[in-house]
Amino acid sequence: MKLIVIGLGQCGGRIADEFARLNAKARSSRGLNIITGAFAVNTDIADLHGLRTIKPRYDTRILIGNKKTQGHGVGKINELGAEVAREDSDKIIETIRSSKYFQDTDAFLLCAGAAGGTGSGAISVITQQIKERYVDKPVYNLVVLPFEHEESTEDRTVYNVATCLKSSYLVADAVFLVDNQRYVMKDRHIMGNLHRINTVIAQPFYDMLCAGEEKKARHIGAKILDAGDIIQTLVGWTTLGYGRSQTSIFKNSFGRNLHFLNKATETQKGIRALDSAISGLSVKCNPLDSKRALYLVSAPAKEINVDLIKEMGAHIKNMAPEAIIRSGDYPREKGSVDVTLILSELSDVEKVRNYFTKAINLMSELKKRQEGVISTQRGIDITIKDIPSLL
Ligand SMILES: Nc1nc2c(ncn2[C@@H]2O[C@H](COP(=O)(O)OP(=O)(O)OP(=O)(O)O)[C@@H](O)[C@H]2O)c(=O)[nH]1
Ligand SMILES: [Mg+2]
Repeated sequence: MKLIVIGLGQCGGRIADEFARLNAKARSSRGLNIITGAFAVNTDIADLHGLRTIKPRYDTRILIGNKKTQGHGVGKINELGAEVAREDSDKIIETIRSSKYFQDTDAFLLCAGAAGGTGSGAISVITQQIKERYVDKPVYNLVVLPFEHEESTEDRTVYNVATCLKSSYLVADAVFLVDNQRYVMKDRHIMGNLHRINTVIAQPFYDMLCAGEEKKARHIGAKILDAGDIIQTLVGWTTLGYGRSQTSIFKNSFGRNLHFLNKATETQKGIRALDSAISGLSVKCNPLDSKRALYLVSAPAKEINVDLIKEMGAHIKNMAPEAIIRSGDYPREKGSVDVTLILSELSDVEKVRNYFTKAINLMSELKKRQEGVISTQRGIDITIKDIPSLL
């Protein structure tokens, strides 16, 4: 499957940059093209300069809203982010449409941080515009939820996240949820943390996108996972994860492989990789709430056996009994069993529900303040109004 990835705002731009690196890796180590274009769109010129892999050209790093923001961002006001995206949407879409591999694209993936201004406001607006023009291609959103500490320092955080999530959900074919807080490593500096999180975000897409693009017979599985399976799986709130378990060959004292033992251990390893994919899902959710699931097993060809695929399917069916489950296998040469897992059409995600509740409470408090039910004046403000002014 081939994607056009569009990163909006700083967070989105950095994730799109990560996808550009993923494509470079697919090309150099597998000879495959999985990203037909990676673009960064921002109101902030400095953020665009900070990218590493997306080519430093005006038609891949796209500056918008220059007249309104003078290239300095929208300062977390996501309504302004939405407004400038709407004004400059033709410029964005025309630039992307003229890119070299546009016609080969199966779907669009738009990425943004929900708590900021530019990406949070622009993602749903640009999604809507792309959907109107390209009705036959799915448009997915990847929305990053903020770290917990961001909520306590800024009321805007909750409001931006809630409005971004609702708007994305209304227009996108599916919304991948990624919770930054799930990936915090306390001993890392902030940029190291973000860089690692971005790598973890993009990683599950690697095998999933490559599997259906393979041309070499030795990498074509018994059941190929292609774009159709992925498109059929992705609906509404979605989470994804990736797990790995090293393989090893057991040999007896005469140097012969103990096949029966290998078979058992490979199945166990597959289940272990699956468990690790589940525990590393991009947002906390209850698999019982998912209506669609997909898993892809990548392992050395001789280690992918019927039992492995069957056991994994049974494991997922057990935890997500209502889900339609699709699967695929991807024979690779390296010595590990890797599992990519998607849970989609989630009917509930606690974190999303909490953002909506918190935003409703926040808005009713703001309304009360505006109506004077709650006094907003504190400290000096209370006394200053009775002092005569010389002006
Ligand atoms: N995972 C991840 N999160 C990021 C990254 N950069 C920023 N964020 C998160 O994204 C949110 C802020 O969004 P930004 O992308 O910085 O904001 P913006 O879209 O550029 O909007 P303005 O700067 O207000 O114009 C916060 O919740 C950050 O924690 C990143 O590289 N990776
Ligand atoms: Mg910014």
